[in-house]
Amino acid sequence: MSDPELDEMFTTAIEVAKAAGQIIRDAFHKEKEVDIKMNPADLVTESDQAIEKMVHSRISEKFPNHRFIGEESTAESGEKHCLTDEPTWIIDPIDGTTNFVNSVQEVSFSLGVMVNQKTVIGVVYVPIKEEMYTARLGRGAYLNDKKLQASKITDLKQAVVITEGGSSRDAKVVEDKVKNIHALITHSRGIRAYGSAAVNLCHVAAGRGQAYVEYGVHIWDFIAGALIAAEAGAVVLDPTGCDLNPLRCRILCACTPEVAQAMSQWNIRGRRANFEEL
Ligand code: LIP
Repeated sequence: MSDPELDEMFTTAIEVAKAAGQIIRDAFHKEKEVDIKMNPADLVTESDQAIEKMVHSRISEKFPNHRFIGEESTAESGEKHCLTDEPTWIIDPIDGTTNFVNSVQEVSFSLGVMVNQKTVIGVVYVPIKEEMYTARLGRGAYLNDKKLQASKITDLKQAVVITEGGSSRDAKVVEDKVKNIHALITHSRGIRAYGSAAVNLCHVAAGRGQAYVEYGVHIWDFIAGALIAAEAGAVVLDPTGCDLNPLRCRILCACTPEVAQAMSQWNIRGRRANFEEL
């Protein structure tokens, strides 16, 4: 894929992120129409659906041969998504829907573009805070116009670790998450949860935390933030310490390889090799 083509895709990504941000801003302080998806911890609003439709139609108009994976269309069709070598736009219209429903500011629009199964563009927009995070493969990561650099800390004891409860209410999954959180509190400086995978990854990219780990997240939640964090110098892996598989619902991001290694050492759930993933 040529540089001018990628430039055009990047410009379009920013344009649709701004348009999505406007829809989020317009609805943010209003009463939301909320539907339950998998369970009462897994929500969708009319704004999630409106943004996804708008982005899908703009992208298919401009790039008719490109593929599209969106959180809400996948939920509606119930179809499993797969990755091919074709250019693929992967979006989460509102990452942090529970925050959005509660008018909490950590609400983001997340868009990643993969070509030959590599992420080449990542855009995460947090409209309420006017924070536009962008990255292109090999070209660094930016918050608005400022270049991002992840923290250089190597000792987990000095690290602030971001993690989430997630939306699964399966008893075994919850039990493992609690064990992981116990281990993380014991071995780190503290833990945080901002309610959006994309925002969490951008916090690591911006040095506002040193690591992030989560199970039960999807490609649309993390693919853009993962490129932004990696381009800011962070390490992005599977929580076991292996390479990240974007179709496995789990991710570990750390500011340095040393923190990543220490995190995977304390990871309970990742060690259950045959455990069904949620
Ligand atoms: C959210 C993720 C978050 C996770 C939530 C939820 P959504 O995505 O970004 O990290 O803990 O359970 O999956 O549903 O707001 O797009």
